[in-house]
Amino acid sequence: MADFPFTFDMPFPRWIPTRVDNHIIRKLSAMRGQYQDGHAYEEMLKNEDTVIYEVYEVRRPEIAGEFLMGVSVVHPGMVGAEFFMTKGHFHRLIDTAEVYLCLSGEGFMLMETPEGDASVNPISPGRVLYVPPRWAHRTVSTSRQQDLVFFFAYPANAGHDYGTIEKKGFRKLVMEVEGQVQVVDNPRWEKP
Ligand code: S6P
Ligand code: ZN
Repeated sequence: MADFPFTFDMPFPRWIPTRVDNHIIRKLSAMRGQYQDGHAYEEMLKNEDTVIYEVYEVRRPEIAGEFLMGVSVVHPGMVGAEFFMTKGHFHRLIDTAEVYLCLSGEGFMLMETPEGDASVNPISPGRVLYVPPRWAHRTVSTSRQQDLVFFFAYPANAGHDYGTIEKKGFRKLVMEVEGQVQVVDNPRWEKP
């Protein structure tokens, strides 16, 4: 039996979809090793296992031809001088792309390829960001008060490879330096 077309809404101002098949809550404890300041990370975790981001997924069968969609919400906050962010990943089927549409908040999308190309794009409401095949991607929330909220859609059979990023993180970090938001080199990636 063929699937029927369907609709859902993303009501302002929270944008949470009216259809949600899976709600992922990613806490600080799931991010060990990803923030540059390991001491600040452990101190913060002793106090509370803070929710860093949430994903509201609209699921479909994980087969070629289908799309997965949803809304991600990265909360405001910092670990040491580094802003809250998603784990970030390559797609397991690395030749699959993804589309993001920022709905509220502000931040950056960090992207890079296995070949060493890197790209950092500011995102703010109304901005669409295209992640081409082969580019790992991580979102970083830089607002002091507001959640960074975005809609995403990607091939349902893409899968996720988190392990590659877990080894050294992304090539760039988003930090507060002297009161300013700055994109800096990740010291875990040695210079060529
Ligand atoms: C999936 C897509 C998003 C992220 C989500 C959380 O391909 O890029 O749904 O899964 O923003 O990020 P992460 O890195 O924890 O999956
Ligand atoms: Zn993705």
